[in-house]
Amino acid sequence: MIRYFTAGESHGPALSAIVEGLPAGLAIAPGDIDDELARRQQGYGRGGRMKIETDRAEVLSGVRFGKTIGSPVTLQIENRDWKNWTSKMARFEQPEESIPPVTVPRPGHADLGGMIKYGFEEIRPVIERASARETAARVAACSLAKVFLRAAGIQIGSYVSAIGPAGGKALSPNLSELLAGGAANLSKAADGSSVRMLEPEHEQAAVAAIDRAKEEGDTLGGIIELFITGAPMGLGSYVQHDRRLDAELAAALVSIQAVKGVEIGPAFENAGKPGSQVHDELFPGSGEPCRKTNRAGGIEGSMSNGQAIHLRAAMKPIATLMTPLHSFDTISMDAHLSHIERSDTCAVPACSVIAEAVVAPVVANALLRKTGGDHMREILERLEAYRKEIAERFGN
Ligand code: EPS
Repeated sequence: MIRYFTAGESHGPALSAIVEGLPAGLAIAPGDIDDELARRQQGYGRGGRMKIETDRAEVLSGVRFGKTIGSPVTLQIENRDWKNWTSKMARFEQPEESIPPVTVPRPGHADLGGMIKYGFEEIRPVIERASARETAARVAACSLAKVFLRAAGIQIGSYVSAIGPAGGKALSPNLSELLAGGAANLSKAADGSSVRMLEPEHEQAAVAAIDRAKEEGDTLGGIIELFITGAPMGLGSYVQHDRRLDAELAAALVSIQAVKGVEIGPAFENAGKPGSQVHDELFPGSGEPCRKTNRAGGIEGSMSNGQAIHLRAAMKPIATLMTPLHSFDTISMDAHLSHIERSDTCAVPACSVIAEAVVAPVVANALLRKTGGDHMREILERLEAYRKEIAERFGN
């Protein structure tokens, strides 16, 4: 099973990740990680920080001659901004008293709960680790699982369907065409937009909404559509809560900073309809059972059903506002406008790339539970045998 941990503060020297459980023999190129890091840095609406950073991962262990060797992979990403923060983020070099404390928590952020929970007198240590800068390490770690899935014929892609008032919940009319060649095509199309939207009129409206929000010192959230194609029927399980694919995917998405809602297919729309208008009817087909609709979002009984898996994630607007909200000073207890910290106006496009990343280990682990195996050859042989068994069963 693939597990990973990340470490690092937003303005510390570096972010790092340890990825454990990757099978041996997986071919990895530096671009597999760095291209995903570069995609995560894109998106209209980011603040000044992205002009400072050029994220690249150094691989410190677990890869030899371009292939995994089954041992933990250690990744490290330098924070270029560190040089501007050596005082505020000193490890040993100067006393805490030399830096003015940050004592006004931002509503909607981890600030208040974090300082109470960990017993801090100020919020700086909370800001640093709660920051979505951490997702750079996650994207690097999860990119390895994405490579593993690609080798197994499983692709992940995403786009942004709404940013603030722009766009909406309706799926893009070009979606089936884009997904026909695999979900990576969808991502490629979304990569061409400054906000990862597929319709030019949505992109224009989103850019205008971001400009407006920035002028007003406000922030915007949005909706991400995520698709996984090529997963065979039967990944995940109904037999135990912790093997339910939908539950694991939802948990992975909600673990992204500021993601507050997840839908499997059009779940909320389905909730208002009778079953006869929701369930995807089955028709005997040549090769595999055929459905004319995908209102289940590719998951039935918490298992993949062979159709494209569709997940939708809602990101709330970022909690750091340049026009601050009401708060209070945790030392004097006086009312005070909330702390202003450099931040982004909108990070929904980045969140879309992060969403692709975090679901990869979930799907990879569901696949590894099905096939077992410690090296790529045996895993791919077993997967091929399983795919063949399904095809033969349905007369192909
Ligand atoms: C973030 C605040 C901003 C963002 C950061 C997330 O950082 P800074 O305070 O340095 O301007 O840029 O995102 C990243 C650094 C990143 O790599 O995505 C926050 O508070 O979550």
